[in-house]
Amino acid sequence: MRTLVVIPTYNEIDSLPLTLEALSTWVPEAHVLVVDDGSPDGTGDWAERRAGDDPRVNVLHNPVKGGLGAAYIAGFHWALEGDWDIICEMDADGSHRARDLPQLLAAVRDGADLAIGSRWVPGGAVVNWPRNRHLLSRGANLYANLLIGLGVNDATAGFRAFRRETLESLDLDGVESTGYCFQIDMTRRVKDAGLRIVEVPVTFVERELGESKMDGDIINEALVRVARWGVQRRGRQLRALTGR
Ligand SMILES: Nc1nc2c(ncn2[C@@H]2O[C@H](COP(=O)(O)OP(=O)(O)O)[C@@H](O)[C@H]2O)c(=O)[nH]1
Ligand SMILES: [Mg+2]
Repeated sequence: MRTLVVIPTYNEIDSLPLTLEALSTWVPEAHVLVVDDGSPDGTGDWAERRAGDDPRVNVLHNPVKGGLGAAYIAGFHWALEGDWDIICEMDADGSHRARDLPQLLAAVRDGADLAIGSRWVPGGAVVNWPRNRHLLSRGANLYANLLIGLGVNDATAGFRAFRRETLESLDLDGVESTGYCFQIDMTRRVKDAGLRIVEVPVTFVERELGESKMDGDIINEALVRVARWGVQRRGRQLRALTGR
């Protein structure tokens, strides 16, 4: 199956070369789309040169930093214009191991509409995370499951493989989440569409190079949006109960 890995980047000049190297070792058949938001450190220029040397590498440039969600939506639109069968999400910073990707692809080949590389299922692991990141990730999943009942252990994970038809069936332009709650938003949409989500255990390794882009605005956006989806869900449940 033709596979495209979409990699959003903002200032990943040290990590991106290693990530592309690992991908060509572990999943040599995969093509790559780097979506760069005008990184001041030259990541986009580096990717452009690499694309000139390697026909499997492609680059999209967003003129301004628009957040992870906006980068992925642009990447998915690009992907759907081509003939990829499986479209993946992967971080540039080495946290998602290319060696785990074949298991995600296998899950889609075996029938999953979305395969999530999960840290919080048996066999999954996190390496080198500070305590506050553990708490944030576990807390975010607990919060999301309480409010919107996703039934997924790692709804914020950003290592994923979508069956092409899954993305085709979603209203991508309706996705407003710009930060990391984009991942929760996509999970919610896939679930609401009645599609099959499978969690595959992966080992997440905290980055050794560059800096995290996680910040308070990203956390706030997630808190507010998940609360709003929770209220909407309760409204739908009530209307179903009362028949209105
Ligand atoms: N294009 C783009 N990529 C982003 C943006 N924010 C984060 N990323 C990328 O998304 C991935 C995950 O970000 P990271 O900072 O490692 O998040 P963390 O792992 O949660 O600390 C990395 O590849 C980042 O370069 C953004 O605004 N635009
Ligand atoms: Mg990271």
